[in-house]
Amino acid sequence: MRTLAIDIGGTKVALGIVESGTLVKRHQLETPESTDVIQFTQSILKDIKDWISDIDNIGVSTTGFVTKDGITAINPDTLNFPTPFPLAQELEIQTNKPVKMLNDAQAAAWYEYTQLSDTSLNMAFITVSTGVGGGIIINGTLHQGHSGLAGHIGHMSIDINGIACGCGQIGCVESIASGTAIKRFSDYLYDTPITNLELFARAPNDPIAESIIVKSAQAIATLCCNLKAGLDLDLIVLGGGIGFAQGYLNRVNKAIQSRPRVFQIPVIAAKGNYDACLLGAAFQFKE
Ligand code: BMX
Ligand code: ZN
Repeated sequence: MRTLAIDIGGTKVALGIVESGTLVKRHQLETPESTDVIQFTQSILKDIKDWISDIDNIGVSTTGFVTKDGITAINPDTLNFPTPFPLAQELEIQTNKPVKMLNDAQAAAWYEYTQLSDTSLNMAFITVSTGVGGGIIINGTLHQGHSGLAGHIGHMSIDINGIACGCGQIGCVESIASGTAIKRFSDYLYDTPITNLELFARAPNDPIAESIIVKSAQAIATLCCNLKAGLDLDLIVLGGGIGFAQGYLNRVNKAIQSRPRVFQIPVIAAKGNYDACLLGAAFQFKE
C-alpha cells in the first residue's frame, strides 16, 4: 500500500509517500495563504501531481479540531482558515482517492504508539511547536471522545491568573509553553527581537533566555504530571520544533523530577522525530 501523507501546519505543509511504514519521498512548502478550499488544495498538490497516479489513498494530519465537516481552529491565532474547512472532501474531489483526516497530534500519537515495544502502555504524545497539541492512547486505542476534541491538552488551563489564550480561556499550557508564547515572551524581554532558534543558542550563557525556556518546560512538566494524575498514563512522547530543540526534553524531565513521585512520568523523544505528524497521517490506514 502506498499512502500520500499530508501534514498541515500553521507555517508549513509537509507531503510524503509512505510505503510499508517508511517515508520514501518527502516534499515541503509554506502553508498557502489562500483561504479558499479549492485553491488551497490545488496549491498543496501542485508540486506532487505526478505522485497521485501511484498512490492508493491519502492520509491527512492537520492542526485544528477535525470533525466530519472539516478543520476548525481551537486557537484561531495559529490558523488562518475560515472554519470548518472541508479539506478532506476537496482532496477526494481533486484526486479521486479515499481520504482520511485526523488532528496532527492525535495522528502522531497513533504513529508513536505503533513504534513502542510494549504496546500495553497507556501514553500521550505532546507536540510543542506553533501551538501545544496532544493525542492520547489508552488500552491500545486512540482516545478521541465523541466530538473528536480529546487530546487538545494544550488548552488545559494551568494558571487562573495567567494570560489570555487565543482559544478564549486564561492561562492555557499553550499560552505559556508554545513556540508562539516563547517568541512573545522573548520579544517583550529583548529590545532587539531574536528568533526562537537564537534564543535556544543563547540559553547556556544568558539567564533571560534560559528563564523563558524553563518557563515553557515547567508548563509542559505540569501538563505531564496532570496527565499522570488524571489518566495514570505510563509514558509521554514529546515532539515538535520546540520539543526537539537543544536541551528542551532534559529541562522537562528535570522539572518533573522535582514533583511528588506519584505524579512523575517518563518523557521520551518522538521516534518519528520532526515527521511524527506526517508519518501519523499515513498510519491512519494501519489499524
Ligand atoms: C493548537 C490547535 C491544535 C493543534 C495544536 C498544535 C488550532 C489551529 N490548533 O492547540 O489542534 O494540534 O495547536 O498545532 O487550533 P501545531 O500547528 O503547533 O502543530
Ligand atoms: Zn487555550
